[in-house]
Amino acid sequence: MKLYTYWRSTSSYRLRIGLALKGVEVEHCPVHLVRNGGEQNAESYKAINPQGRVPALALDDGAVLTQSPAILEYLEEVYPDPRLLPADPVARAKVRAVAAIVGCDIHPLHNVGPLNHLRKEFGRSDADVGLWISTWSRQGFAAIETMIGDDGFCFGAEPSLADVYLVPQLYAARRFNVDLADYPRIVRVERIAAEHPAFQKAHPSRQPDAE
Ligand SMILES: N[C@@H](CCC(=O)N[C@@H](CS)C(=O)NCC(=O)O)C(=O)O
Repeated sequence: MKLYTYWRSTSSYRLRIGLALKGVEVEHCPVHLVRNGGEQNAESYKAINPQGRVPALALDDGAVLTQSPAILEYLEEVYPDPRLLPADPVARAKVRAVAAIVGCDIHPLHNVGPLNHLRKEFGRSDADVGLWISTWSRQGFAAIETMIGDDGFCFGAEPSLADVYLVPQLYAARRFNVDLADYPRIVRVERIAAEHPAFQKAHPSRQPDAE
């Protein structure tokens, strides 16, 4: 399988964690999101993912999967062990809720396209953009802080889909200087994940295209 990825893309990072947790090896195909106006916008890449975004996962039979939530669900179905979603439907919904806060309510608001739009179309300064990122990140983290447990990963001793989403979002938060002092549970998850081999393997700094 081929993974189209960019080292510091949070949605690529979450997929790399899912793959590593499940022990699935893939060939990494870097797509540089900044160089040459963004390699994701090249026609050659749009032939792979018409949306012009990473990640994308090309299966060995040629099928291409896009959108990290869909790809992670695919991995959970095809490689069920270890499971990233609990068997109990209520517990499962709680894990998915944390993942959705990150994937739907935080990450899209600091993606490359919207930030460029704020700067170029609306003339916003770097300080304005920083405040924008911090506002929506902190709003989401404040909710997650109340939703996760008091020890271990988000929901216990083993990582779940919630951690797969949360840890890359924390990497982005650190990159954008978002203050995390109000979220001790979240910071604990970050600390524990840093010790876990799958999270280490997926870290942006360990990627072949890392700068
Ligand atoms: N909802 C999508 C988001 C994918 C996405 O927006 N990826 C970003 C990098 S994290 C990207 O490729 N951005 C390029 C662009 O907006 O031009 C997913 O989870 O896969």
